[in-house]
Amino acid sequence: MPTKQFQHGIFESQTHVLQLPDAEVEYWPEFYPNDDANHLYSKILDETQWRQDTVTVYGKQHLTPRLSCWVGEPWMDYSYSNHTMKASAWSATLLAIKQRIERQTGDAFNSVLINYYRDGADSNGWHSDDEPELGPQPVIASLSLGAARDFKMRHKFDKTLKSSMSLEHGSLLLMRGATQSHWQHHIPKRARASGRINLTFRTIVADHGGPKGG
Ligand SMILES: O=C(O)CCC(=O)C(=O)O
Ligand SMILES: [Mn+2]
Repeated sequence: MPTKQFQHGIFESQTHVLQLPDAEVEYWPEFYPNDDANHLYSKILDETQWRQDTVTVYGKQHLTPRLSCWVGEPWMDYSYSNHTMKASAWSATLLAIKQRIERQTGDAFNSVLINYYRDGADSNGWHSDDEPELGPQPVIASLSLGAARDFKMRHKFDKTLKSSMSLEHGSLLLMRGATQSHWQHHIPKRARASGRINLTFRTIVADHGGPKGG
């Protein structure tokens, strides 16, 4: 069976809805104008307490191929690939971004995972943002700053369904509904890319009924 490739390139309109089955994905290429996005990139790079986490995959410990920081309320711990992160406090910069995104999407977020891809050798492996703490239909708002990187998606059950698009400086990508339960995403390595910061705003459900990770 032929693979259905969805190539999402340059969009002419302000907002673009990706036509993917079992997914609700929307993209705003210029959510922040270029100058504002430049300013936010340097501010977040400076203000964030970056750490390189270890994850356990099949019983083996690995350093993640990027730096990150988890920001949220003091009661929040976030489990990710058998690893629990303690939440850092909100800065004025991050709160202002959160408010702007909430105005755009109509959703409320209470946490953000910040990733710093130092260069093209940094990456993010195939995964879904489907941890129990995020509830059954997570809403994920993803702001990209810095070097444009490819964002690949693949359907979990129909292997013929794939998508690829570039996440531009200042862009916002919104995923909701069945997206996390039916699709995985990743950021592949890329030769000669400069630095990139990505912020995924999320909602942690206090009473999610699942095990607390650790
Ligand atoms: O860097 C990105 O655009 C995606 C980040 C991501 O998928 C995650 O942090 O869960
Ligand atoms: Mn993700």
